[in-house]
Amino acid sequence: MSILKNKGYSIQRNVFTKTEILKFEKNLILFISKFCKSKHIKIANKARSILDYEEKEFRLGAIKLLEYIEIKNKTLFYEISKECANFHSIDYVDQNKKIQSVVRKFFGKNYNTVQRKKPIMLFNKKNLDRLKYLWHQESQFYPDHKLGLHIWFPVFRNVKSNNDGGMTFAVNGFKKNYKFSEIKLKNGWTQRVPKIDVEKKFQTLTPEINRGDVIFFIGPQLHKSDEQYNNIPRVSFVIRYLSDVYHGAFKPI
Ligand SMILES: O=C(O)CCC(=O)C(=O)O
Repeated sequence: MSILKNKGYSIQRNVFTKTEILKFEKNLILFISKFCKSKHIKIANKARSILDYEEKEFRLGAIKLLEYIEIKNKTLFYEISKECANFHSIDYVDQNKKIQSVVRKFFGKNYNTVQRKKPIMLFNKKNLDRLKYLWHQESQFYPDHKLGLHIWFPVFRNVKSNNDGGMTFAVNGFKKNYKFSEIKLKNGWTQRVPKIDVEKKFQTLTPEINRGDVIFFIGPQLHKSDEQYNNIPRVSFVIRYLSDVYHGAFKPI
């Protein structure tokens, strides 16, 4: 809690065991195969077949599958990114003891009013700007909720700090909410870009993050997708916990 209050974000290592994260990844691909059955049988079958691969091949195969879907059918891909929250494994994330402990401590007496927003899957790839997040603050997407805690974790592969393409934070960039411009992209995320030169105003940092690790960050923390340098795309999940009770620690919007 105090790290989050003083730093805006915090990294927790090994929140999920390797077995747990692999189970999550397998259930995601199983979900995609079922979700696509009535929409795109070739993709459904492809997804089903990689489930039988050995672990390393499975993880690479999963990334390649998502890359294939994104190229072949952008609408279906965007639907999957938003709908994959409906697979049961997401509940294990909420129920994870380490996550619960951080969420409980962060919200304190507001814990009982916490709402979890629909998680989304994020896919980042070289030269794919539509699915990349520019600088933003989650607090500007949820102005009715005065307190927010967001968790982000990679699946299928680890993400290095440099020359890879993780998530970038503005150091100490969580102390106020900035006015923003809104940009809407077809089959892509709506952007709410602060009207400041973030990189001039703040130092930036892209943490190294492995499968099983989780980054927690608070609503006003400025963040974005790093430039993608890796030829292998990066897949991650974000889950948002919000409470509408003013916390006092941050200025109301
Ligand atoms: O995964 C990323 O690159 C950025 C994620 C993000 O900014 C968000 O979920 O708010």
